[in-house]
Amino acid sequence: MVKPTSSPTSSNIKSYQCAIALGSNLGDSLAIVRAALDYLASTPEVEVVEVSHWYRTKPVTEAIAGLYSDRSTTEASPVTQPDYINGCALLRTSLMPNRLLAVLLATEAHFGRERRERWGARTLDLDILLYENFVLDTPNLTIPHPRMCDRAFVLLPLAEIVPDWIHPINGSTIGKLAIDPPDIYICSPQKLNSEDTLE
Ligand code: A4P
Ligand code: MG
Repeated sequence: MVKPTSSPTSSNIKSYQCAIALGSNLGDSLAIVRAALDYLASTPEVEVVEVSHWYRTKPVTEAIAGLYSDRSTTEASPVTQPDYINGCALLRTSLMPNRLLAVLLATEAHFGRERRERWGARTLDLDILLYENFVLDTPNLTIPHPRMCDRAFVLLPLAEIVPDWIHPINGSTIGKLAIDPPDIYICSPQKLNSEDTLE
């Protein structure tokens, strides 16, 4: 069950804790993910509470993912995508999950996101990872994000900001899940310093 808590800014409006993942591997990715957070923070119903470091990561494609799990793959294709910039943020929001997803999709569109292929290169990807202790499985929205526990590019930054958050399905803390993610040797996350650029 979702437990509402009071927002520090507007005590009459219920707000909820939510963790999101950000990713980009097209354009000036570091500038894009930073600007996306500013854009989200300008939404009245969204407060950006905490942001992880940014990580440079190798792309995990369906073909590669098939090497470390038993999920079926489509056609094996060579990795042709640029490296990603990945990070996570903790939000407080009065928006229900489907309304928050609409805001995230609009933000992706604002930053030029085009969808051509599954797991294709993108200017901006915004995923809802966790929303309070909510479990939701609908055609348009699954919470917790169904692949978050497989992914070093999600778990490492997420563990920086919410190490004690308990995953509502498997009961593990994010800190524990981040100790040895299955794809860590594939995506090789490199933590960037705050002053780093991609040049
Ligand atoms: N959707 C369902 N649940 C959610 C959720 N929890 N959060 C639906 C956000 N969206 C959710 O999204 C397709 C639809 O998923 C949305 O319209 C929404 O209704 P999408 O962003 O077009 O799909 P995608 O991101 O291409 O596919 P998918 O399977 O969601 O991919 P992931 O899991 O996001 O992974 N490698 C590195 N190194 N770094 C990355 O960031 N990202 C991916 C994509 C692959 N490899 C990567 C990275
Ligand atoms: Mg996505």
